[in-house]
Amino acid sequence: MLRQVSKAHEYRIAARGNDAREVIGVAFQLPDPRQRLPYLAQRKVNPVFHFAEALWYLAGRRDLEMIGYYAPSMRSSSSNGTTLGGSAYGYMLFNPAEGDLLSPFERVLELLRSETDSKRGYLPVFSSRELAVSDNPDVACLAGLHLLPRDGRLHMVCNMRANDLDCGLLSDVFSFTMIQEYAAIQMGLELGTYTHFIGSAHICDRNAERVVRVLREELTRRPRKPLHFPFPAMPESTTPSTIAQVLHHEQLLRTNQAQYSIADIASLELEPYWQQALVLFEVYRQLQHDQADQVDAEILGALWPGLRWLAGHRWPACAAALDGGNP
Ligand code: 5HM
Repeated sequence: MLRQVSKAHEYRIAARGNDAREVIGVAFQLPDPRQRLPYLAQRKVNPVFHFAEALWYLAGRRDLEMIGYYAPSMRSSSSNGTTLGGSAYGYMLFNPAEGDLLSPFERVLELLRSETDSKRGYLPVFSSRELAVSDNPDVACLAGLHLLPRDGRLHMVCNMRANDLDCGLLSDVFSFTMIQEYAAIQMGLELGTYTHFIGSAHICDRNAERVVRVLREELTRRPRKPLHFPFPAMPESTTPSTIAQVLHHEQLLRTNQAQYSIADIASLELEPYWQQALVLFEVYRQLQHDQADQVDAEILGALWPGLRWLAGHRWPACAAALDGGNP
């Protein structure tokens, strides 16, 4: 898909000042949506932001205070400096809709529990009302998520009106598959496939060279085994209160009211899986608040190998800790 848009695009577009190459109507399916992270030296994804965004969605939030700390560029999408609009997908999904006591997410799960092969488990996100706001800086790119329980597995189909293949796609796939896995747990089902449909699939010109480097990296790696670190399963005990508990500690770290050692994190009543999120947030606290040249090696060493690999490729202060401080 990346190759198709990069090399054989159909259109050149310049919507809202973003020059891009575009292909209309593309899709892919992930048979194992847990393997949601790419390990590419040329496209250094930010695992801290990915976890933060997924948790921000799952908690139904729209505040800029939290997400802007992990992604300062999102500040420009806020029209009032305190909240996000269309891209706060969790706010739409996990809060009761007007006139309802249940959130759309709870409504869909309730329906699917009683009619297991239903086709109605759709969670709309994009609303045409967003277009009524002139110069709206933040119109939802996600049209909706469709949950389909079949044969004991929960499949999900995602519909995007638009996706930036070099940026938005990476975080969208991470967060949406986390929502899918969370939904599967709430329903007591196994994780099914994840299908992603895109209306406008594009690569912005400002990222075009990086995409070429990614494609080259992928080609040179192909004869060998691709880098792969298995991503563990979300614990079956995960509930809304787990998410709230993780975010309580996230806030303490984000505001530098707490500094956690590995022993501190291990002593919390959280599954090791969710402790990993706090290890990431502590790494980020050291980068942001301590401006560390080298993050604590013990903290970094506690990360799953894949997350450690990503952190080491993303931040020099993590690479320095992995090298043991040797230049
Ligand atoms: O002009 P427009 O509203 O379509 O610009 C939004 C840009 O952000 C598009 O390039 C879209 O593909 C990208 N985007 C994304 O890929 C935005 C969001 C946030 O809603 C997202 N994925 N989740």
